[in-house]
Amino acid sequence: MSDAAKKIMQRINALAKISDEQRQLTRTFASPAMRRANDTVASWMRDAGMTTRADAIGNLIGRYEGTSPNAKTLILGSHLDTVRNAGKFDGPLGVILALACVEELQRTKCRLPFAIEAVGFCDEEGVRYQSTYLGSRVLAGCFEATDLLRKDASGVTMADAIKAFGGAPQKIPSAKLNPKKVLAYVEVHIEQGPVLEEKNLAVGVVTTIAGQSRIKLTFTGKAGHAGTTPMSLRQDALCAAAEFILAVERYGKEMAGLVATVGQIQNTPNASNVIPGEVSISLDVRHQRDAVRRAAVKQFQAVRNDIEKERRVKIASQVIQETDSVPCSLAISNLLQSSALKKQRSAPQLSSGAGHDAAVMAQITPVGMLFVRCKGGVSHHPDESVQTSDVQVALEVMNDFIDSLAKHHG
Ligand code: HGY
Ligand code: MN
Ligand code: MN
Repeated sequence: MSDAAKKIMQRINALAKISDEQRQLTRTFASPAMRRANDTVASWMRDAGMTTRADAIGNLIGRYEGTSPNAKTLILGSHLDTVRNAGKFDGPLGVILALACVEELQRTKCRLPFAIEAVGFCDEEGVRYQSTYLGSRVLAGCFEATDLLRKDASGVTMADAIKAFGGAPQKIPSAKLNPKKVLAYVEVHIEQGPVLEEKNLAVGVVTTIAGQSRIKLTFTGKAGHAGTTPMSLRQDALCAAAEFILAVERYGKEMAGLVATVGQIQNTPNASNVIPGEVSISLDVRHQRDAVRRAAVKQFQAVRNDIEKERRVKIASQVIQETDSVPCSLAISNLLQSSALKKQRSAPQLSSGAGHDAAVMAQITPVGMLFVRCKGGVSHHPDESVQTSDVQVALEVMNDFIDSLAKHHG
């Protein structure tokens, strides 16, 4: 086992202790834990001979110069924010492994015909403000200024959170990258699925990143006394939501390749002796083919209309965000594939059901992704785990990929 792979695991373990919550790993956008995580990773970046900066929204960016100051930049990285009660690899693996690639260049005193930037994106999961990819949207120049008005659970606007974190909302538009200066974006990420484990392989190359629709639905019925309101006279918002949720699950099970999830629910007034008056839920719909995903969203709207009529409740829906399926760059993927084939007998091509910052970065530059096996495909859960030997394979593949890219661009 190489020291470099062991060091990656040690650093991922150190980051896993930096949390906004006592007993579980939760690190959300612009939070105190995010500040500590950025400072920790920035110090590691500087030790690796990189200059570091935080951009207007709080992305952490480490830079390792190439042979010429106006060379293009290869961007590597992933996100440093997590879901609630997260595993320790989703995001940080890609950031720390990118850093390890630069450390290898520093160790061998190697300068490339391009610069390398290692990025720790500030918000891929969207936990705090329900809008994902905040960091990569800024770099790709597609950040929605209206998002600055979003409020978190304690009523703090995104603009205020950014300012409190040391960012500058007014400078976000000028933080976007110049696509002409970017060579490519490559992200190493855990697979969050079962394929590599089934094939008993350490790494695989991503072909497409599934499109996703994130929708908020609010069911408004009529709160009332649980003891005195006859069942036939009720407009129970929670029962309406429950009927909708089961209809979503049924449709998802019938439509191959579709995943549809209601992950969040708020019930008001949420008292045991009060008929629920208002319920809001999140709906997350994904498929590799955008037409199938859109047809599913349409179908759910029809279900919503039927339930509105039957149960005499109002159901409002708001699209929080929609991203289409994104193909990875063939050229980059082929290079990743040939590097992977030097390390393992085959290099499977996998589609990603999970979203990634690469899906946004693809708007300004060719992207590639390398998946790393994770135990049982478990993710978004503290049981997330990765073998050090697989991290070593991923590191060697990435070092070889960078070397091949340099030869192409030499
Ligand atoms: O939800 C996702 O696909 C990713 O983890 N943000
Ligand atoms: Mn992720
Ligand atoms: Mn995730």
